[in-house]
Amino acid sequence: MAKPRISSIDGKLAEEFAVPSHVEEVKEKMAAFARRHVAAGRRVVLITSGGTKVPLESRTVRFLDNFSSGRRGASSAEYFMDSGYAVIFLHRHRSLYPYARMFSNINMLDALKFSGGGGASSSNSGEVVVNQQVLPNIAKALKRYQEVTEGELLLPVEFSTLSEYLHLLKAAAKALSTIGSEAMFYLAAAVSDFYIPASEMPEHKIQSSNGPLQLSLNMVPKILSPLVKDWAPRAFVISFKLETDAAILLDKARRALDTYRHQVVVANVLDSRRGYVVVVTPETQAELIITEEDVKNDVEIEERIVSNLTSAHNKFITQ
Ligand code: 9Z3
Repeated sequence: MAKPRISSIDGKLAEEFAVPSHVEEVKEKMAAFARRHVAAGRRVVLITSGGTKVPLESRTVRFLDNFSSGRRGASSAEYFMDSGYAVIFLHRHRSLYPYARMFSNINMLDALKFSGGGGASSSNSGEVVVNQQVLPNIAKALKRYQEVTEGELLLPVEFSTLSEYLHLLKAAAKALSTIGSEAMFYLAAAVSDFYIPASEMPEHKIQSSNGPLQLSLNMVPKILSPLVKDWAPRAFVISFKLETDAAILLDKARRALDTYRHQVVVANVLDSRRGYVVVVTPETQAELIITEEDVKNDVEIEERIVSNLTSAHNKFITQ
Protein backbone atom coordinates (compact mmCIF):
# COMPACT_ATOMS: atom_id res chain seq x y z
CA MET A 1 0.00 0.00 0.00
CA ALA A 2 2.81 2.41 0.85
CA LYS A 3 4.53 1.81 -2.51
CA PRO A 4 3.15 4.76 -4.52
CA ARG A 5 4.30 7.25 -1.86
CA ILE A 6 7.81 5.78 -1.76
CA SER A 7 8.22 5.71 -5.51
CA SER A 8 7.02 9.32 -5.59
CA ILE A 9 9.93 10.24 -3.29
CA ASP A 10 12.28 8.57 -5.77
CA GLY A 11 10.62 10.52 -8.59
CA LYS A 12 10.79 13.78 -6.64
CA LEU A 13 14.48 13.26 -5.92
CA ALA A 14 15.22 12.74 -9.60
CA GLU A 15 13.09 15.67 -10.79
CA GLU A 16 13.52 18.41 -8.23
CA PHE A 17 17.02 17.90 -6.84
CA ALA A 18 20.03 18.16 -9.13
CA VAL A 19 21.86 14.83 -9.28
CA PRO A 20 25.61 15.13 -8.49
CA SER A 21 27.64 13.87 -11.47
CA HIS A 22 29.83 11.59 -9.33
CA VAL A 23 27.02 9.81 -7.45
CA GLU A 24 27.40 6.40 -9.17
CA GLU A 25 31.16 6.40 -8.71
CA VAL A 26 30.80 7.25 -5.00
CA LYS A 27 28.13 4.55 -4.60
CA GLU A 28 30.48 1.90 -6.00
CA LYS A 29 33.28 3.10 -3.67
CA MET A 30 30.98 2.87 -0.66
CA ALA A 31 29.77 -0.61 -1.65
CA ALA A 32 33.35 -1.86 -2.09
CA PHE A 33 34.36 -0.28 1.25
CA ALA A 34 31.45 -2.01 3.02
CA ARG A 35 32.12 -5.41 1.40
CA ARG A 36 35.83 -5.26 2.28
CA HIS A 37 35.28 -4.37 5.93
CA VAL A 38 32.49 -6.86 6.52
CA ALA A 39 34.71 -9.57 5.00
CA ALA A 40 37.37 -8.53 7.56
CA GLY A 41 34.83 -8.91 10.40
CA ARG A 42 34.03 -5.22 10.93
CA ARG A 43 30.69 -3.46 11.06
CA VAL A 44 30.14 -0.33 9.01
CA VAL A 45 28.52 2.90 10.13
CA LEU A 46 27.40 5.65 7.77
CA ILE A 47 27.60 8.95 9.65
CA THR A 48 25.99 12.08 8.24
CA SER A 49 27.35 15.32 9.62
CA GLY A 50 26.99 19.09 9.28
CA GLY A 51 24.35 21.38 7.82
CA THR A 52 22.98 21.62 4.28
CA LYS A 53 23.10 24.55 1.92
CA VAL A 54 19.80 25.44 0.18
CA PRO A 55 20.41 27.58 -2.91
CA LEU A 56 18.07 30.43 -3.84
CA GLU A 57 19.42 30.77 -7.41
CA SER A 58 20.77 28.07 -9.72
CA ARG A 59 23.92 30.14 -10.37
CA THR A 60 24.10 30.41 -6.65
CA VAL A 61 24.98 33.68 -4.99
CA ARG A 62 22.69 33.29 -1.98
CA PHE A 63 21.63 30.30 0.04
CA LEU A 64 20.00 29.24 3.33
CA ASP A 65 22.13 27.39 5.85
CA ASN A 66 21.98 26.33 9.50
CA PHE A 67 23.96 26.20 12.73
CA SER A 68 25.47 22.70 12.61
CA SER A 69 29.24 22.58 13.10
CA GLY A 70 29.63 18.88 12.41
CA ARG A 71 31.25 18.31 15.77
CA ARG A 72 28.80 15.55 16.78
CA GLY A 73 29.47 13.61 13.57
CA ALA A 74 33.24 14.10 13.60
CA SER A 75 33.78 13.08 17.23
CA SER A 76 31.35 10.14 16.90
CA ALA A 77 33.37 8.89 13.91
CA GLU A 78 36.44 8.66 16.15
CA TYR A 79 34.59 6.70 18.86
CA PHE A 80 33.06 4.34 16.30
CA MET A 81 36.50 3.57 14.86
CA ASP A 82 37.81 3.02 18.40
CA SER A 83 34.95 0.51 18.82
CA GLY A 84 35.98 -1.48 15.75
CA TYR A 85 33.68 0.04 13.12
CA ALA A 86 34.64 1.23 9.66
CA VAL A 87 33.13 4.67 8.99
CA ILE A 88 31.68 6.28 5.90
CA PHE A 89 31.73 9.96 6.83
CA LEU A 90 29.15 11.81 4.71
CA HIS A 91 29.84 15.36 5.76
CA ARG A 92 29.34 18.95 4.77
CA HIS A 93 32.35 20.39 2.96
CA ARG A 94 34.56 22.23 5.51
CA SER A 95 32.56 21.12 8.54
CA LEU A 96 34.48 19.56 11.43
CA TYR A 97 36.51 16.48 10.51
CA PRO A 98 37.64 13.56 12.71
CA TYR A 99 40.90 14.33 14.60
CA ALA A 100 41.43 17.65 12.80
CA ARG A 101 38.35 18.97 14.67
CA MET A 102 40.45 19.42 17.83
CA PHE A 103 42.59 22.03 16.10
CA SER A 104 39.97 23.81 14.01
CA ASN A 105 40.23 27.08 15.94
CA ILE A 106 43.98 27.27 15.73
CA ASN A 107 45.81 29.37 13.17
CA MET A 108 48.36 26.97 11.73
CA LEU A 109 50.92 29.76 11.44
CA ASP A 110 50.79 30.25 15.23
CA ALA A 111 51.52 26.56 15.74
CA LEU A 112 54.63 26.45 13.57
CA LYS A 113 57.96 28.14 14.00
CA PHE A 114 60.44 28.85 11.26
CA SER A 115 64.09 29.03 12.26
CA GLY A 116 67.23 29.75 10.29
CA GLY A 117 67.25 30.98 6.75
CA GLY A 118 69.13 34.29 7.11
CA GLY A 119 67.87 37.34 5.19
CA ALA A 120 64.24 38.42 5.44
CA SER A 121 62.93 38.09 1.90
CA SER A 122 65.20 35.80 -0.07
CA SER A 123 65.74 32.44 1.63
CA ASN A 124 63.24 29.76 2.65
CA SER A 125 65.83 27.21 3.70
CA GLY A 126 65.64 26.38 7.38
CA GLU A 127 63.49 24.35 9.70
CA VAL A 128 59.79 24.37 10.44
CA VAL A 129 59.10 23.19 13.99
CA VAL A 130 55.75 22.35 15.57
CA ASN A 131 54.94 24.10 18.83
CA GLN A 132 53.08 21.38 20.70
CA GLN A 133 51.88 23.85 23.33
CA VAL A 134 49.75 25.54 20.67
CA LEU A 135 48.51 22.13 19.45
CA PRO A 136 47.64 20.22 22.65
CA ASN A 137 47.42 16.44 22.09
CA ILE A 138 48.65 16.73 18.50
CA ALA A 139 50.90 13.66 18.82
CA LYS A 140 48.03 11.48 20.07
CA ALA A 141 45.60 12.72 17.43
CA LEU A 142 48.11 12.41 14.59
CA LYS A 143 49.07 8.89 15.63
CA ARG A 144 45.44 7.74 15.66
CA TYR A 145 44.70 9.57 12.39
CA GLN A 146 47.60 7.78 10.71
CA GLU A 147 46.43 4.42 12.07
CA VAL A 148 42.90 4.82 10.74
CA THR A 149 44.22 6.15 7.43
CA GLU A 150 46.62 3.22 7.00
CA GLY A 151 43.86 0.78 7.99
CA GLU A 152 41.51 2.52 5.51
CA LEU A 153 38.88 2.66 8.24
CA LEU A 154 37.52 6.07 7.21
CA LEU A 155 35.88 6.84 3.88
CA PRO A 156 35.12 10.56 3.64
CA VAL A 157 32.39 11.75 1.25
CA GLU A 158 31.52 15.43 0.95
CA PHE A 159 28.31 17.32 0.26
CA SER A 160 27.46 21.01 0.29
CA THR A 161 23.91 21.39 -0.96
CA LEU A 162 20.72 19.69 0.14
CA SER A 163 20.48 18.00 -3.30
CA GLU A 164 23.94 16.49 -2.96
CA TYR A 165 23.14 15.26 0.54
CA LEU A 166 19.87 13.58 -0.52
CA HIS A 167 21.32 11.80 -3.56
CA LEU A 168 24.48 10.71 -1.74
CA LEU A 169 22.50 9.38 1.23
CA LYS A 170 20.29 7.37 -1.11
CA ALA A 171 23.39 6.00 -2.84
CA ALA A 172 24.93 5.13 0.53
CA ALA A 173 21.78 3.35 1.67
CA LYS A 174 21.69 1.24 -1.47
CA ALA A 175 25.42 0.53 -1.26
CA LEU A 176 25.10 -0.60 2.37
CA SER A 177 21.97 -2.69 1.82
CA THR A 178 24.26 -5.50 0.65
CA ILE A 179 25.67 -5.91 4.19
CA GLY A 180 22.23 -6.10 5.84
CA SER A 181 22.16 -5.72 9.62
CA GLU A 182 25.95 -5.16 9.83
CA ALA A 183 25.23 -1.61 8.62
CA MET A 184 24.38 1.24 10.94
CA PHE A 185 23.04 4.64 9.84
CA TYR A 186 23.84 7.49 12.24
CA LEU A 187 22.01 10.47 10.79
CA ALA A 188 23.43 13.41 12.74
CA ALA A 189 23.45 15.97 9.91
CA ALA A 190 21.14 18.95 10.32
CA VAL A 191 19.17 18.73 7.10
CA SER A 192 16.95 21.51 5.85
CA ASP A 193 13.20 20.84 5.94
CA PHE A 194 12.59 23.45 3.21
CA TYR A 195 13.84 24.02 -0.31
CA ILE A 196 13.14 25.66 -3.66
CA PRO A 197 12.55 23.08 -6.42
CA ALA A 198 14.88 23.26 -9.43
CA SER A 199 11.90 24.13 -11.68
CA GLU A 200 11.03 27.22 -9.59
CA MET A 201 14.53 28.49 -8.99
CA PRO A 202 15.66 31.62 -10.87
CA GLU A 203 18.80 31.02 -12.90
CA HIS A 204 20.49 34.34 -12.17
CA LYS A 205 21.14 36.38 -9.08
CA ILE A 206 17.92 37.75 -7.58
CA GLN A 207 17.85 41.49 -8.16
CA SER A 208 17.40 43.78 -5.18
CA SER A 209 16.12 46.45 -7.58
CA ASN A 210 12.90 44.37 -7.74
CA GLY A 211 12.21 45.30 -4.11
CA PRO A 212 11.67 43.17 -0.99
CA LEU A 213 12.04 39.43 -1.45
CA GLN A 214 9.35 36.93 -0.55
CA LEU A 215 10.32 33.29 -0.63
CA SER A 216 8.02 30.33 -0.86
CA LEU A 217 9.69 27.07 0.12
CA ASN A 218 8.51 23.50 -0.44
CA MET A 219 8.79 20.71 2.11
CA VAL A 220 11.78 18.41 1.68
CA PRO A 221 10.61 14.80 1.21
CA LYS A 222 11.09 12.65 4.33
CA ILE A 223 13.94 10.49 3.10
CA LEU A 224 14.00 8.38 6.27
CA SER A 225 10.84 6.67 5.06
CA PRO A 226 12.24 5.02 1.87
CA LEU A 227 15.61 4.50 3.57
CA VAL A 228 14.03 2.31 6.27
CA LYS A 229 11.40 0.61 4.10
CA ASP A 230 13.09 0.21 0.74
CA TRP A 231 16.74 1.15 0.41
CA ALA A 232 18.33 -0.53 3.45
CA PRO A 233 15.51 -2.42 5.18
CA ARG A 234 17.75 -4.65 7.35
CA ALA A 235 20.06 -1.90 8.66
CA PHE A 236 20.18 -0.47 12.18
CA VAL A 237 19.01 3.12 11.80
CA ILE A 238 19.45 6.04 14.20
CA SER A 239 18.02 9.48 13.48
CA PHE A 240 18.57 12.63 15.52
CA LYS A 241 15.82 14.96 16.64
CA LEU A 242 16.68 18.55 17.41
CA GLU A 243 14.41 21.07 19.11
CA THR A 244 14.88 24.40 20.86
CA ASP A 245 11.87 23.78 23.14
CA ALA A 246 12.65 20.91 25.54
CA ALA A 247 8.95 20.52 26.35
CA ILE A 248 8.12 19.00 22.96
CA LEU A 249 11.33 17.04 22.36
CA LEU A 250 10.46 13.56 23.61
CA ASP A 251 7.01 13.62 22.10
CA LYS A 252 8.54 14.48 18.71
CA ALA A 253 11.16 11.75 19.10
CA ARG A 254 8.48 9.12 19.83
CA ARG A 255 6.39 10.32 16.92
CA ALA A 256 9.39 9.93 14.61
CA LEU A 257 9.88 6.32 15.77
CA ASP A 258 6.17 5.62 15.21
CA THR A 259 6.19 7.16 11.75
CA TYR A 260 9.41 5.76 10.31
CA ARG A 261 9.64 2.49 12.26
CA HIS A 262 13.40 2.67 12.64
CA GLN A 263 15.34 1.63 15.74
CA VAL A 264 16.56 4.71 17.64
CA VAL A 265 16.07 8.47 17.92
CA VAL A 266 18.72 10.51 19.73
CA ALA A 267 16.88 13.57 21.04
CA ASN A 268 18.69 16.81 21.85
CA VAL A 269 18.06 20.50 22.53
CA LEU A 270 20.16 23.08 20.69
CA ASP A 271 21.73 24.81 23.72
CA SER A 272 22.40 21.71 25.84
CA ARG A 273 23.42 19.31 23.06
CA ARG A 274 27.02 18.92 24.26
CA GLY A 275 25.96 17.84 27.75
CA TYR A 276 22.61 16.07 27.50
CA VAL A 277 20.81 13.76 25.08
CA VAL A 278 18.08 11.16 25.40
CA VAL A 279 18.42 7.91 23.48
CA VAL A 280 14.87 6.83 22.67
CA THR A 281 13.82 3.41 21.32
CA PRO A 282 10.28 1.99 21.05
CA GLU A 283 10.78 0.25 24.42
CA THR A 284 13.39 2.32 26.27
CA GLN A 285 14.56 5.81 27.08
CA ALA A 286 18.10 6.53 28.35
CA GLU A 287 19.37 9.93 29.46
CA LEU A 288 23.06 10.51 28.80
CA ILE A 289 24.66 13.34 30.76
CA ILE A 290 28.08 14.97 30.87
CA THR A 291 29.01 16.45 34.26
CA GLU A 292 31.54 19.20 34.99
CA GLU A 293 33.89 16.50 36.21
CA ASP A 294 33.55 14.73 32.84
CA VAL A 295 34.38 17.97 31.04
CA LYS A 296 37.54 18.36 33.17
CA ASN A 297 38.53 14.82 32.18
CA ASP A 298 37.88 15.51 28.48
CA VAL A 299 34.97 13.04 28.39
CA GLU A 300 32.63 13.87 25.52
CA ILE A 301 28.97 12.95 25.24
CA GLU A 302 29.58 11.24 21.88
CA GLU A 303 31.64 8.57 23.66
CA ARG A 304 28.53 7.69 25.72
CA ILE A 305 26.20 7.88 22.71
CA VAL A 306 28.44 5.58 20.67
CA SER A 307 28.84 3.12 23.56
CA ASN A 308 25.05 2.95 23.99
CA LEU A 309 24.45 2.46 20.26
CA THR A 310 27.15 -0.12 19.59
CA SER A 311 25.62 -2.30 22.37
CA ALA A 312 22.16 -1.80 20.90
CA HIS A 313 23.48 -2.70 17.43
CA ASN A 314 24.97 -5.91 18.89
CA LYS A 315 21.61 -6.91 20.32
CA PHE A 316 19.86 -5.98 17.08
CA ILE A 317 22.15 -8.27 15.10
CA THR A 318 21.92 -11.22 17.46
CA GLN A 319 18.13 -11.00 17.66
C1 9Z3 B 1 21.28 16.68 15.54
O1 9Z3 B 1 20.35 16.80 16.28
C2 9Z3 B 1 22.73 16.82 15.99
O2 9Z3 B 1 22.87 16.34 17.28
C3 9Z3 B 1 23.22 18.31 15.93
C4 9Z3 B 1 24.71 18.34 16.35
C5 9Z3 B 1 23.07 18.84 14.50
C6 9Z3 B 1 22.41 19.16 16.89
P1 9Z3 B 1 26.73 19.92 15.78
O3 9Z3 B 1 26.79 19.51 14.32
O4 9Z3 B 1 25.22 19.64 16.30
O5 9Z3 B 1 27.65 19.09 16.65
O6 9Z3 B 1 26.96 21.40 15.94
N1 9Z3 B 1 21.08 16.40 14.20
C7 9Z3 B 1 19.79 16.27 13.57
C8 9Z3 B 1 19.12 17.59 13.47
C9 9Z3 B 1 17.93 17.60 12.58
O7 9Z3 B 1 17.87 18.49 11.77
N2 9Z3 B 1 16.98 16.69 12.69
C10 9Z3 B 1 15.75 16.82 11.94
C11 9Z3 B 1 14.65 17.07 12.92
O8 9Z3 B 1 14.92 17.18 14.13
C12 9Z3 B 1 15.50 15.67 11.05
S1 9Z3 B 1 15.57 14.08 11.76
O9 9Z3 B 1 13.49 17.22 12.53
